[in-house]
Amino acid sequence: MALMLSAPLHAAIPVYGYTIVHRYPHDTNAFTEGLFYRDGFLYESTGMEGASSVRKVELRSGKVVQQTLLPPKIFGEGIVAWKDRLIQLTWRQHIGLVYDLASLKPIRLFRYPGEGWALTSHEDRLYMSDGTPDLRVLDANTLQQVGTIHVTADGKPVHNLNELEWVDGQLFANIWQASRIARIDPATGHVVGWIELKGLLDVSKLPNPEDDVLNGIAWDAEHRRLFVTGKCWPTLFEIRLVAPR
Ligand code: DDQ
Ligand code: CA
Repeated sequence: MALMLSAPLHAAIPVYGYTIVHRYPHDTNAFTEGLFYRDGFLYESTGMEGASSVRKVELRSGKVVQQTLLPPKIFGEGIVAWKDRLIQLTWRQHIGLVYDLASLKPIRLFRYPGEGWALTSHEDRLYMSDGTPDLRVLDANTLQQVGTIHVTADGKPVHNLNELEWVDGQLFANIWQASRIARIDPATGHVVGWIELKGLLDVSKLPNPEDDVLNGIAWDAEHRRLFVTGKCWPTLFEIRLVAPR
């Protein structure tokens, strides 16, 4: 067979679509910055100075069943559960908070350099985004950085990595102010798929279309349910991914 000199160096990154499985109510005052699912409930972190919180939410009703409010100058960001704790980042305060997961009572603070955007976990590692193409890998016990994942798509760095979720061996990351989620191979940092969620919600109809963007991914590993929402969105969606043909 003749050598195909015109063959592309990289195969195109597959773009996944979605179907909607369920719609659930979502608090339109929740400027969603962190989201995960655990034992039948969603846990959500909300941002904005004076409106930041960490809360436990009933999936079916969207009702807040438990919450802790943050001090007025603190901007809440990513959250993750680790054993019986919940860990939360702040945007530009360089402070993380450790809570008791059951009571949502704060236990202690820790510090980190740079911005804090999102958190997720796998085994004893936490993965943290800060808006740059470099995800930080933290030791979940010490909260110290032990590595970095440089995220690229077709060899180019991917900026504005925001809300994260570990799903079946991949890191899913919302791209801030875009309608896409990147599927990242944690071993290489390569984006191995995109999920295009344009059309899920007409963001232009929200009060602040530039800020009220897609952000929030939660995975119920046991029932294999994928949830997505956005900042101040009226709806949280359970979606199923559709592979490109
Ligand atoms: N982050 O999600 C990208 C980490 C932070 C977004 C902060 C957006 C602030 C908007 C402020 C608007 C004031 C009306
Ligand atoms: Ca998440």
